[in-house]
This record gives sequence, structure tokens and C-alpha cells, in this order.
Amino acid sequence: MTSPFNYTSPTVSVDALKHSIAYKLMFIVGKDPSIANQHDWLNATLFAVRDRMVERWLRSNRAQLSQDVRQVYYLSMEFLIGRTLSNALLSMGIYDDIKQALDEMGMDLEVLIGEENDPGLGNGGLGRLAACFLDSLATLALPGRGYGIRYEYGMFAQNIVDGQQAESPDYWLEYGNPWEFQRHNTRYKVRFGGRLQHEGTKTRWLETEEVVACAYDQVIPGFDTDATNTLRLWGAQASNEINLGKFNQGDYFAAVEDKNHSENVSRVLYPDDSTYSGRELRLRQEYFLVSATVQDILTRHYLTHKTMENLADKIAIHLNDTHPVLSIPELMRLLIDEHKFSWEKAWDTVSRVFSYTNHTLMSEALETWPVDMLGKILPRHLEIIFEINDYFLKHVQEVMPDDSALKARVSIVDEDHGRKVRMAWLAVIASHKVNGVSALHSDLMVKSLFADFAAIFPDRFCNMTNGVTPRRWLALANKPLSALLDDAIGHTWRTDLSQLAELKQDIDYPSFLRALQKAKLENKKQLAAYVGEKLDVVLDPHSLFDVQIKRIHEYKRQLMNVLHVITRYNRIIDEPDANWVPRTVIFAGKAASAYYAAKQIIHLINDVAKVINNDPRVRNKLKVVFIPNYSVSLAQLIIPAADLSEQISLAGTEASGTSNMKFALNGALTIGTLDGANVEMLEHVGAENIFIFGNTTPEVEALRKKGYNPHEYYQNDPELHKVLTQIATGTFSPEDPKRYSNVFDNLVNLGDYYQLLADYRSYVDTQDKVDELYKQPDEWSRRTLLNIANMGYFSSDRTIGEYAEKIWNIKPIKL
Ligand code: 26V
Repeated sequence: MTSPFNYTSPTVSVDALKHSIAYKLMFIVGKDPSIANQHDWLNATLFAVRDRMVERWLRSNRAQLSQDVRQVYYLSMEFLIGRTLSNALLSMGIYDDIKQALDEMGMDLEVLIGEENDPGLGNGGLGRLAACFLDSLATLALPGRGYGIRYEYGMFAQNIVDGQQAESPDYWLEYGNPWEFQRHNTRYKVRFGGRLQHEGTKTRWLETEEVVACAYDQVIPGFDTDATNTLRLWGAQASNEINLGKFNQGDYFAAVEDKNHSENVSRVLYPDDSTYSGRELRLRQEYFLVSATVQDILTRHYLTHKTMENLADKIAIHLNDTHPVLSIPELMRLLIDEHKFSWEKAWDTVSRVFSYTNHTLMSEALETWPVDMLGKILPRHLEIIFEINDYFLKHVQEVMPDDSALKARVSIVDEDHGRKVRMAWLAVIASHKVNGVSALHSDLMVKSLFADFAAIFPDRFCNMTNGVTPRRWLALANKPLSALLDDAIGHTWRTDLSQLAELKQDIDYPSFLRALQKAKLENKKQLAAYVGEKLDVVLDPHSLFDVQIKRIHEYKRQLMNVLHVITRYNRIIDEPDANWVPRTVIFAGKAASAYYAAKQIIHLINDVAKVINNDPRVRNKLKVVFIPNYSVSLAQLIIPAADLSEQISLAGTEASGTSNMKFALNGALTIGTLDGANVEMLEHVGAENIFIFGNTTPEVEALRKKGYNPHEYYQNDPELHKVLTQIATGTFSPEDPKRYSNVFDNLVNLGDYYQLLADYRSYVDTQDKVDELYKQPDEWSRRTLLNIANMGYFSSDRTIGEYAEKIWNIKPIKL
């Protein structure tokens, strides 16, 4: 069997690689091999690998420039790219060669891969999606670039101390970042504050504070192609012009302190994706990204075209959620104030350039900025936003006259809640396309959040169901399964995931099903080894691995999962001799540091785990673990080891989900609600191959409308009653019996906003069906095979192909 990592052997010799690693170690890292530590070797290897990517990068950039094609700029406040070394080796087909080179030098590639930092420059699904998209853009040779912020501190590190989440800062640049190229000459001034001066039609923005944005580039290699793209991240530097006033007054330190202050803008990622905070520093961050990026785009465009007239023909700018929406008034400003466009012409250009993806319907996560704050920090932008609003409201008046309630609802400025600018409204008004991220979400989007806009702009809204890159999420993460697939259907599924459908021909071969089981077991053993080493908890790899890993949010209903775990615990104690399917329930995920309810859930999971794992009555039948510090690299370890994937959000709340796709692709069965992309997964795999339960979106709405009373469920379901009573009375927190009384109250007495109790019975019953199926290993494996075989649609290559054709109008470059 060929190695799944190295099926294309490039023309590079192991000796040459050894030579470059040794060279980099000495001349770039500056270490003698005899005293170099793991990090030094890792960095030397990274530099050696990077050189080989750069050759492709330069060629690719030259091709893009000479072909003068339209390109897309993907603007995102978050990019969760994960570790880069193994992905780079995979893309270039030199995994095994590097492994051998290091081996001959006495180093272990796998160990070095594990030493690489995992840059946590994102919160969750939205940031990871951006990274999958970059991978697909490059692999499809589509001309595109990502733009984001080079936060010095990424997502906080999570420790579990006495069962509770403790946060610590993540200074991911500790050992430097060998992947980045700092562009000392690509710097732009970003201005804040100041005042406006109007002279006739001219507007000047004066007396601003300034920060300099400096570019850091990273190569994004396409898989098995010369095509590469660039991710450009901006880092803040104080401008050279220190505060002369203070300097001249002899206050040298105050002058230098100002410098430090301005560098704060790229210091830290906002680690809360649940509630929008309205903080000034976040607004500054968003403008910092936008201003540097738009200046950079215009500079590049002018260099090649010597005019701005054809801008809309040559560029597309995509807004990943509302976070970069200030690029709309920023482009207006630059075109009008700097490039002498008329307002109408600028607007025409802007509305052909922008497109926007909505990633959530939750009102608490929607961005609005107080008019006062915007006016103070970005006075010119506020003025332009008002002008856009006037222009738009005139249009509304023309097409739907005399509907003043409508006008108040669609006005960018929300007058009812203390004068706020609604960023999603601005995005919709300025974009030529607006998309949701799954069929259900896109449908709800035009029926709820954007209903008024859908009436005004019927052709503007569309759906682009999310996808995941099969390179990282199958080829890299799951070596045993990849090897098996290569044997069965060849290796080209990596760039054409629909080929997985060919696996169906193996469905009746017991030997193939056995091989699938073996691959899964191998992955489970690896995860068990990790958990054993890190948490000192012994996992039985033959038990059913039941996994829920994602941000901790009430709507994702980790708490309902806990209700099931406790139910199972009670049943095992009641009937110790029944034919139990041994289960290991695995959780991971971070809670926003100010999100009390989410932190309580983490605490409860750990308390429940402690009681269950120490109770000899359920030994070998039930185990619960919370794996701390969830990250992209942990996901790569956990997902391939899962038997059961928990996708149990309340119907209508999860926009898409992407881990649901990763799990199924790696041979887990899904237990899930009809929410997000689960709905489409059901369509692709068929109802027999997925465990669907719970109320549908219309049922959820109907229940809410008629007056949902969770207390009824509590009273009428004895098993549920017992579980909730145990939580409320300290069965899992004997040292502090009232610890979870608020959890109980929220569910039983305060309305249970996410309707856990309404779905509990159907969830628990469906879990029983999971057990029944798991007792028939070949039948279980048949269904996992059908899941894998039907995941072709959920490749991000398909998603990006659709964006390219239907939204961005871009075509592959020829290499
Ligand atoms: C919101 C906010 C609000 C305030 C400041 C920081 C911050 C950071 C991120 C967010 C984004 C929330 C939206 C989000 O992450 N949506 C997720 O997007 C995934 C990719 O489309 C999708 O699969 C998930 O279902 C959806 O929850």
C-alpha cells in the first residue's frame, strides 16, 4: 500500500532535503545541530519546506498578474488555519521524504509536527470556514487572497481547574512564526478620530490619530498543484511620528506610551462569539483591518491598471459576516475623497464589488455601533453611512411609497434603541449578493432577519451551503481511513470528493467493513492514548465514542447531552445486569469568559464526570471526559475517533455547522436535530443512516407561540424529573448542593429558552436506537460507509466553486 501522505512523488531527493534542513538550522536559526532543541529543528524544517512553497508562490503570483484576471478578496476578522507544516508537506507531496530526511538526522517528524503552535486566530466555525475556503481557492487555482489581523494573542488557552474553566493568554508567537513574511515596505496609515472640514463639495478629515498597519504574508499552498494564494494579516505598529507635543514638553515617556497604546489595536482576538459587546477597541480593530485592506487593494489595482475606472470589473470583495462591513464606507470615502469619483459613480462601483455572508440569526450576536461612538472614531464614515441611508430610503419610498413603518425597520440607523448603526443592514444594502450558509438558514434568513430586504431586493439573496476541506479533514487527520480509501477507489478523491460515492460498490464486502472498523479502532486508540496521558483517564477504545465538540453555547445544548448522560447513569444503576453498550461521552469546547451559563455547563460536565467515573457500579459501562483547550489540532485528533457525532442544537438556531460534515466524512454517525446543514446531510445520506430527533423549526416556533411550559415536561416525565432533581439537589456537587439550582431554574421555571425539555424524550429514545445499532457492528459500519460515501457534496471545493461562479464571477488562472 502506498502511503496516503505521499502518493505523488515529486522530484526532490531526500538528500537535498537533509541538506536544506541542516543549512537552515545553522544559517537561519543559528544553532549548532549538537545543541539544537526540538523547536530549532522544527523551525529549520519549516524554513526548508517554506522555500519550496515560495517557488510555486512566485510563479503563481506572476501568472495571476500577467493574466489580469478578476480576483476575490476575502475579508475576515478570523482565520483558524491550524498547524501548517503537515498540510504544506501534504500539498507538495513530500511528507514521506521529509520524514525520512529527519529520520536520518535522528529526528521524528510526527514529534516535530506536534511541536508546531496552532495559531488560534478565530473563535470557531466562522474562522475555520475561512481557512477551509483559502485551501479550496488555492487548490482550484482561483485568484483570491485572504485579509485578516495578525493578533499577537489568539483565542485564550483553556485549563480546567477544580472542574471549572480558567483562561490564560495565548502568546502564539513565542518561538516566532517561520511561515510569515513581514513586508516592511507594505505599510499603510490607518486614521482614527479627528474632525471634518467641508469646503464646497470637498471633505477633509483632519487632526486624526494614526496607526501604521504592516503586512505579514503567508503562503497558502494548493493541493497537488502549483497554484498558491496569499493570506495577508495586518499587524499594528505605532507610526514614527511620536507625539511631538508631549515630546517637546520633555515628557518623553508619555510620548512613547502613546506609541504603545496605538499598537494595542492588533494585540488580541475578541474571544466571544456569543454576545456582541460594542467595545470601542473592537470597532478600531474592524476599521484597522478594513482600512489597510482597502488601501492595499486600490494600490495593487492602480499599479496594474493605472485607473480606478475598471475597479468593479477586476475585483470582488467578500465580507465574512458583518465584521469587515466598514470597508463599504471606506471604499466610498477613498473613491470620492481621494479619487474624485462622484457619489453616484462611487456607489455604483461599491455595489458591484461587495458581497456578504450572514453566519447567524441570533439577535445578540448582530453588530450595531452607537452613532456617537462611530462619530467620534470615524466621523467621515458615519457621514457616508448617513448618505447611503438617505439614498436607500429614497429608493424605498419610490418602490414602496408611504410605508413609514417599513422605512423605520429598514433604516440603517436604528432610532428606537439609542441611535445605533445596524451593520447587517448596511451590508445588505451595499452588496449585490447576500448568502446564508445552509439551505435552512438561508431560507430562515429571508423569512425573518432580512424579510423586509428580501421584498425590496428579491434577487439579492441566495444560499451557499458550507463545506470543509477534505485535505485537512480527511487526508491529514485520518491516515488509516485515507489509506483504505486509496486502496478502494484510488487517491483522487482529495480533489474530487464526489468520487467517494464509488465506495458504495464495497458495501456488501464484509472484509471492507472490517477494514473500516479497524481504521476506526486505530483512531480511537490514538485518542485514548492522548486522554490517558493528558488527563490520566483510561478510555476503552471498544466502547462507543459519543462526541460533542464545539463552542459552549446554550443553543447548542451541551446541557441536553448531560441530561442524557445522567439518565443513562441512573438506568445502569437500576439495571446493572442489562446488556449495556459501553459508552464514552466526550466533550470539548471553550466558553466565552463572560458567559456565565456556558461556564456553568462546563463545570457541570466535569462534576458529572467526576461522580460517574468514580462510581464502581457503572465501571466499563459509562465514562465521561471533558478534553480541555479545544483547537483545530485537537479536532483533527478527536473527529476521526468518533462513533457518534452530537449535532443537537435547537432547530432554527445553528446556521450550518461544519463539524457535522467532518464527523460524517470520518465515519461517525450523526445524532441530530433538523437544524443547519444537518437537514442537507439527511438528504444526502438517507433517513436510515442518520439519527434525527426532536422538534422541527416550525414546531419550535409553534410551541413558543402557544406558550411553552417546560414545567409540564418536568412533571410528566419521571426519568427527566429525577435527573433534574439530582442536578438541583447536589447529587453531582455534594460539597456545594445548591451549585446548580440556577441551571434547574432556567430549565424548569424560567422558560427553558432553548426547549431542552421539549426535545429530551425524543433525544433519549433516539440514543437507545443508537445502542441497538451499535450492537450490530457490521450494520453500523455499513451505515458509516454510506455516510462517508455521501459526503462528497460537503467539500469546500464545491462551495467555493459555487461562490466563484454565482457570486464572485472569477475563473481559475492557467499555470
Ligand atoms: C460574532 C461576534 C460578535 C461580537 C464580537 C466577536 C464575534 C465573533 C464572531 C461572531 C460570529 C458568530 C457567528 C458564527 O460564528 N457563526 C457560525 O458560522 C459557521 C460558519 O458559517 C456556522 O457553521 C455555524 O453554524 C455558525 O454558528
